[in-house]
Amino acid sequence: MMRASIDSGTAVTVLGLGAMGRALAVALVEGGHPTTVWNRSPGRTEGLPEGAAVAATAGDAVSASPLVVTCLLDHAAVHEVLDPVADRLAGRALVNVTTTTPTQASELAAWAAECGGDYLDGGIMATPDMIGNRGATILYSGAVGVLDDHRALLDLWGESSYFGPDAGVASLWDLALLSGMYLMFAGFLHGAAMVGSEGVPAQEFAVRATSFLGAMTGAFAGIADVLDTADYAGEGHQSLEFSDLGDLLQASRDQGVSTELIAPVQALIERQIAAGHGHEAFERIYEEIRSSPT
Ligand code: FVH
Repeated sequence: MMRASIDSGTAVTVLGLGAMGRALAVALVEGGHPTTVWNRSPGRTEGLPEGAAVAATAGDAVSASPLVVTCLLDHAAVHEVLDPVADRLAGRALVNVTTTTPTQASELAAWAAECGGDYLDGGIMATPDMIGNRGATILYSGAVGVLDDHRALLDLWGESSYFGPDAGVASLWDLALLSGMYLMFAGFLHGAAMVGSEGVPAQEFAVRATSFLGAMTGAFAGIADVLDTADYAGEGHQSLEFSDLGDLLQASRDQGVSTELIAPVQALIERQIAAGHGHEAFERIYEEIRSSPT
């Protein structure tokens, strides 16, 4: 059974006032929560909305609230800030929205437990300007009690989605989604370079790419069916042979554009064709991706 949220007016501390930490802190202040902030470099605290209390030290900031949010550069920075004040974490809830690997998130959960604190890991699927607006989603895993107790507060940032008690899982989802994003953006850059070689402005390419790539995302569910059933030989698929990227590679070379991004995909396709799967679906390269030892 869900516990009732007890966070109306809960005091909260935000450690780290980079672009994202600042956006989170602003949303909390505007949401009416007594908010204490701390940042390693003092300049970052300027211009915060009235009501944000600036702590002189990280230790003071942690002691100020039962709920502590870390939004720092990386896993190492979280330890650098929290290790010296570990004794103050006992009885507090730590929500870490710093990007970490799943292993790092699990390590932080175990470390927080040793300190006597509850740990909830968060993966922010948004840019700072999206915080508090529609479209921002935060993926959480770890101590569900922290989410249950503070859901209304956490929802001030965006939609909260919970992925279970293993603290590393939210991070796995976060990084998996970012993999898709970076590869899509890299693909966009490759295409922009191809038409750019003929003097087409990237803005012009962006208009077509937005429309085409947006429409292509409609294929995800069908692709996922193929992956989930491992039925690569079913009817109606696009075969590996048909998916050969030879023309794409040649056109890139002809235009003086690097093939470094596309060549690895072609290598996966060619290996599957060489293994006798040429008539099977393009999705079969998934078998190589998921079993790679690297
Ligand atoms: N910005 C974004 O769009 C993304 C969206 C998805 C999630 N990420 C992650 O959020 C973490 C913080 O990102 P950020 O955008 O706030 O990053 P910066 O603006 O670069 O600020 C970094 C803050 O971290 C502090 N910091 C760095 N190293 C240390 C350290 N060793 N000890 C103490 N603090 C440290 C830095 O402080 P300072 O340089 O001002 O003194 C900033 O407060 C991040 O994990 C993203 O992946 C954001």
